[in-house]
Amino acid sequence: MKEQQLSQASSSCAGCGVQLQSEHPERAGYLPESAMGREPVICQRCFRIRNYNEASSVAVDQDDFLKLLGSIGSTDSLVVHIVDLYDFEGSLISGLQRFVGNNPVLLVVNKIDLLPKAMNVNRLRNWVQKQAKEEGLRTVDVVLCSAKRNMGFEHVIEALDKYRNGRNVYVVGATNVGKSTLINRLIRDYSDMERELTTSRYPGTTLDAVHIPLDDDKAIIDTPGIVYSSRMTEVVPRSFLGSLLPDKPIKPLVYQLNSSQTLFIGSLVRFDFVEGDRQSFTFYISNALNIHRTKLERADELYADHRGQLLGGPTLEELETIPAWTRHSLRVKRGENKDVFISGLGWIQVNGTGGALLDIYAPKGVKVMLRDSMI
Ligand SMILES: Nc1nc2c(ncn2[C@@H]2O[C@H](COP(=O)(O)OP(=O)(O)OP(=O)(O)O)[C@@H](O)[C@H]2O)c(=O)[nH]1
Ligand SMILES: [Mg+2]
Repeated sequence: MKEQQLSQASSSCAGCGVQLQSEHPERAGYLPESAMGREPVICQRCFRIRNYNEASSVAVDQDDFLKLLGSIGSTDSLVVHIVDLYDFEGSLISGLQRFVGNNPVLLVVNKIDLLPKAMNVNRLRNWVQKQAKEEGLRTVDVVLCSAKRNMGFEHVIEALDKYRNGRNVYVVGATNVGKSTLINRLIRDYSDMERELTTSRYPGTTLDAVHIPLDDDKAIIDTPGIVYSSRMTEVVPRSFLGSLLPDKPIKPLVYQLNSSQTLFIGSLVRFDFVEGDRQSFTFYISNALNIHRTKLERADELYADHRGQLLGGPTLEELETIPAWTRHSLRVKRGENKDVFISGLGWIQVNGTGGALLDIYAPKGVKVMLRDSMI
């Protein structure tokens, strides 16, 4: 009986929620028999992520994730939808309402620490509210924070207190937006529990629901992130994510361009200023990426000769695994303030004083669009 209780209590990983097993080392949830009784029980993959920063990837069934999301609709709970401010349109769950039924949704916009220091948070909040509304998301409130650097977290706590009303809290979002990091902060700063969820810089860390008990018999529930193949972060190999994802506040880079000039963002994206008066473009992308300027007429040849090398990463070998480019032609009208948003990469602010016709080349499937300027 005792043995059965133990195996039940420890049948899922305390770090990522995966079902534990000790038969197939190559499969998810593996835990050697010898490590079974140890507390907290975490699977070998979580152990390796935590101790060696490993980029271990596990193929998980998206249908299972969506089923889990869908089951929230039949509960009475508060849904906390976390999005990554740096990949706002890329990490917003479109049609979330369909999944969560009548449950209230609190929108938490995470990673605000990545924006340049002198940001006006109120303006930003208005921008978020407007964008969320345009995407058809109904929210009870919008909160901006950084779970990692502890900014704005008091607002997260206030909102949870206000909207939870003795219910369970489901934390949902796309992969890598910081769901587990945010729950860890709650555990660390607002409880005496000795628990830690596994987090990592690579998308797809949490594999199944993980229940963290609250003091009133209810729980806060971490969930696996939804994989959107329209995000650059899901398209590039893991070896390139270190360059793609900023981990410090972004230093915007301003380029004064004449028409018929091209900028390469590493070997990943090509930005052609096809038509328009001379004007400035501000790049909000990871500062680890290389930007190279050339004439439009030289761009094809330069890319053919120097991709994966002089132009900067991804390497030729990494490029092999990335879909070929498609072109997006975008027009910013005179006087409009727009961002060219490239999901998972960042954005380029166009201050359309003179209007601009732009051609953006990005890996096929990656979301590229114009939006109202965030900043
Ligand atoms: N700069 C910054 N990074 C953050 C913040 N919150 C989380 N991160 C980082 O984002 C990465 C992903 O964090 P996780 O907590 O694992 O994200 P998740 O949403 O649980 O991801 P999945 O389990 O894959 O769905 C990690 O490298 C975190 O350190 C934040 O507020 N600011
Ligand atoms: Mg997680």
